[in-house]
Amino acid sequence: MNSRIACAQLRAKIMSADDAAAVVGPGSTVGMSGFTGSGYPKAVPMALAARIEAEHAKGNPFRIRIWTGASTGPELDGALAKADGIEFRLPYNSDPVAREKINAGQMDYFDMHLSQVAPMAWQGFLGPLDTAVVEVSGIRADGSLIPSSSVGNNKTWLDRAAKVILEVNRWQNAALEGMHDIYYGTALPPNRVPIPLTRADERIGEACFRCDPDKIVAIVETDAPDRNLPFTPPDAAAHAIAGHLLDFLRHEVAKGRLPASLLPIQSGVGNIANAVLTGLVDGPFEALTAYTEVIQDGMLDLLDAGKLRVASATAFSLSPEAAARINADMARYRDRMILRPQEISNHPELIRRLGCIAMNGLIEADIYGAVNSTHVMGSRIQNGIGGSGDFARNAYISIFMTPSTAKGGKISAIVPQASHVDHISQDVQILVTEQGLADLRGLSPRQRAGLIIENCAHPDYRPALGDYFARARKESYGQQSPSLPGEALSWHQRFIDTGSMLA
Ligand code: 0RQ
Repeated sequence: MNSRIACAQLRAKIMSADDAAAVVGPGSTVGMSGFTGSGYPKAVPMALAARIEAEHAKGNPFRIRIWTGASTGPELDGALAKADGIEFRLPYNSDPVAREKINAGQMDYFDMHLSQVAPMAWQGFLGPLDTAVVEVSGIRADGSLIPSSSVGNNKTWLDRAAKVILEVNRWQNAALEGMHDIYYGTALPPNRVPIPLTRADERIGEACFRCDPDKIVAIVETDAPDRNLPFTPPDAAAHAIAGHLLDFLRHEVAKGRLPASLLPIQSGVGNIANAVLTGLVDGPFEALTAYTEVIQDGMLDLLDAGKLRVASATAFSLSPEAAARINADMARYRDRMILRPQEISNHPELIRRLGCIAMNGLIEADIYGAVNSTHVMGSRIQNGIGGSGDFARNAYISIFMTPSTAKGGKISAIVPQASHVDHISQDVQILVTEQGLADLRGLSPRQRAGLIIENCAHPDYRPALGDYFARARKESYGQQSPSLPGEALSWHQRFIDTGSMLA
């Protein structure tokens, strides 16, 4: 194990997870590593959850405030939420136990743009950060820290926290060293300067994190895998969506609006995103690049097929099979992958400059193209906005995709009015379902509505949407975006009352 901690001074700080967890007091704010289930600390949060449970059993209140990169794993969000140990959480969560607590009103959750977390922390808007708990894959002789399978906000947590706890995870591949690009050039206004990155494959920073060794109060050695979720093969709807999208991209190239190698792609995670990436493997586009948030299974296929030149992201989000594949050949993949801090992977300045093609999922879209990415029936959080807002607003082309129905057809993903809006219609250019694609660029709200109902809505809901729109065109208070406010959310109320949006 010594080979992973090459700094003698820091080796003296190795201790058990229980001893490290004792450093964190009730009410503290803790910045943890972790992004989409990779690179999160695995031992200290579990030890902390056990300690919190013990304190609760004695009648002592003990809750903490947690900041991360994005979603983590059951050993962190799951264990701490189960112990009722999280008072406040930012900026993204997909853990089912934490989700239930949030939706029951027992945990406060600040769902925010992922690019804005580090700047807001520096600006002082989020309050002080007491402790950082960060997983690394090793410590070099000079005390610099070799990042693990995600970068997230770790640079900022290490810089801002009063105390630092490190987990050195030997499960992480030692050959990760050299893959990361940690940019130290950010500053607060009025001293901010342009970020000197003009291509997805450029490196502008350092391979490791810097950290003041005097702040490091504990080092815990671990040997545990990331939360790599099994891969679900794309279903028929996902393949249909991917087909429509690839036709659209071919058409844009033919029209001269996109280069033959496209522009850097950003792709969300999940079934549909993977189907799109798989479709690109067999597609006509060569020398692709990705400037995105996470590297998922489909990206590896594209790299292996020689179609993808480079993938820049902030984290891995892989199935166990893909993680094994990458770990078996890390040195080769390392040259074509770059992991950066999330404020850089998701930076609006860079997304706009590079001209990313943003492709994200949604919960529902309305007939004018406003998108709800986060709240089921307008009030129940699913995950969070994640990076979708960073990319959608600043993309060269902003694409949102979804099956046209959810919950076995009982919910239409196309509704008269979105019950919550994450992406205003101006940030949504292309909407795709398995039914078809609506190109909304340059269209007025009324033109958008006609196209979305016709091309994207499920046939079971199309007549009712058409009827609503026709009546709104007659009776609406105004005709720029015709609407019937008393009826616009009645589909959601019907689902809440009857379990189906179908009349
Ligand atoms: O719920 O698991 O209980 O069945 O939402 O839906 O269809 O599996 O799709 O995994 O692509 O997730 C928007 C949530 C889509 C995701 C969202 C229910 C559905 C299911 C998941 P169950 P699917 P996906 C890029 C940028 C925001 C973050 C983002 C997301 C569950 O894409 O979190 O874009 N996006 N990040 O049944 C009720 C509806 C519903 C619905 C879906 N209309 N009503 N429930 N569901 N539509 C990358 C990263 O940030 C990492």
